[in-house]
Amino acid sequence: MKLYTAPATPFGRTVEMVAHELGVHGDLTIVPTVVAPTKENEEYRAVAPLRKIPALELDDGSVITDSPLICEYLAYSAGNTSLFAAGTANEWPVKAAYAVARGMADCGVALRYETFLRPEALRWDQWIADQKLKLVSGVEYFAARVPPLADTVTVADLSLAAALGYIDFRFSSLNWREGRAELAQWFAGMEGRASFRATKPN
Ligand SMILES: N[C@@H](CCC(=O)N[C@@H](CS)C(=O)NCC(=O)O)C(=O)O
Repeated sequence: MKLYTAPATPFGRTVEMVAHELGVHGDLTIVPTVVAPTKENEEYRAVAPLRKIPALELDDGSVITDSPLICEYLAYSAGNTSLFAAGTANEWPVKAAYAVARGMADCGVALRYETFLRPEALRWDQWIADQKLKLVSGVEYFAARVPPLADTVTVADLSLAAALGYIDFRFSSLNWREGRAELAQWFAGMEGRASFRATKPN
């Protein structure tokens, strides 16, 4: 299988962490892929019509886009859906937390595009402030319900770790740890996981 991704994407990172946790990362051929809004990449558009990373190309040539679907595919095809707590009472809480965590990544990436890619004269300060507010609101959400420090993790934990790692990587001035010692301690535990260390952006 080919995984089209890049080192800095929190969505691709979540997929790679999931693959590591499932023990199937070795089955992936990583295809480094450069994408950005307003930048055409015809070659990759032929693979993924919306030109977003990550995308997973299966050995039969079919392609799965959108990181949650890719994570689900990897879990189901590995025959291990415990990351999704599938079939347990925790399944929907995990999926709900995963949605918030990857929504934080959406805000982070949008903020990055607005503050880095968009021509300076076109930047919209209120929009930037609102994305920051949403990011911080996501951090608050998880600070109020810190996941247990456990040996077993869920896809929501991995996605949250990727989102917080992205904030550290791109927006460290947000100081998200301040006043949130418990969440910071949880994140420090996630930082120690092999899947997190193996996928650190550079
Ligand atoms: N919902 C998608 C979001 C993927 C996404 O937005 N990826 C960014 C990179 S982090 C991207 O491809 N941006 C290029 C673009 O929007 O044109 C997922 O979870 O995979």
